[in-house]
Amino acid sequence: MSIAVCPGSFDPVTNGHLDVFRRVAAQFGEVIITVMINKSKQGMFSVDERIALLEDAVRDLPNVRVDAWHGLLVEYARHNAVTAIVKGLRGANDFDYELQMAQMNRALTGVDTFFVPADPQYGYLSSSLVKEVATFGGDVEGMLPEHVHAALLRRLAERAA
Ligand code: COD
Repeated sequence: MSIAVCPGSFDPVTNGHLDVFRRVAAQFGEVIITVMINKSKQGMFSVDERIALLEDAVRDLPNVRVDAWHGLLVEYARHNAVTAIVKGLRGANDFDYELQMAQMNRALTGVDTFFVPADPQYGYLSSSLVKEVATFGGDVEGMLPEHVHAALLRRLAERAA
């Protein structure tokens, strides 16, 4: 069976990520969304919170599950019989960064990376920009799944208290 992994920080998941997951789920037998843990980077949401938000977001996709991993993505791929890495591409900056990682990952394991072009309506979305806009009071509703938007507003309110 073809098994794809969609790795990322997902801090938090946006509608851009979700659009990629739906399109990948239509092409692969099984899809694993893997939260890559970076201990040197303090997120807005804990890894467990990100996983819970992701699980809620993909509840209607039966061939998609959520996981987490600390370390190299290629080791995760090896341990989980992953046949493809899938990444979303928003533009040239993503491409430059992702191409190098794709080539490194293929050199390390032979696992290829496939790219999904961002839907133009989500091409400007990133988790970090959404957090920055929301932190300064901007309206990010419609850029995130509803439950993620609610969680972000709650987190900002907790921080302000
Ligand atoms: N539309 C489409 N795709 C999008 C959008 C959008 N609006 N927003 C983000 N994406 C894509 C990104 O391009 C990326 O492919 C993916 O979604 C995840 O995005 P983020 O921002 O949540 O995650 P990143 O970019 O911080 O994740 C980087 C990784 C954690 C995947 C990477 O650093 C990694 O693989 N680290 C593991 C350690 C490792 O193996 N290092 C060696 C690499 S060669």
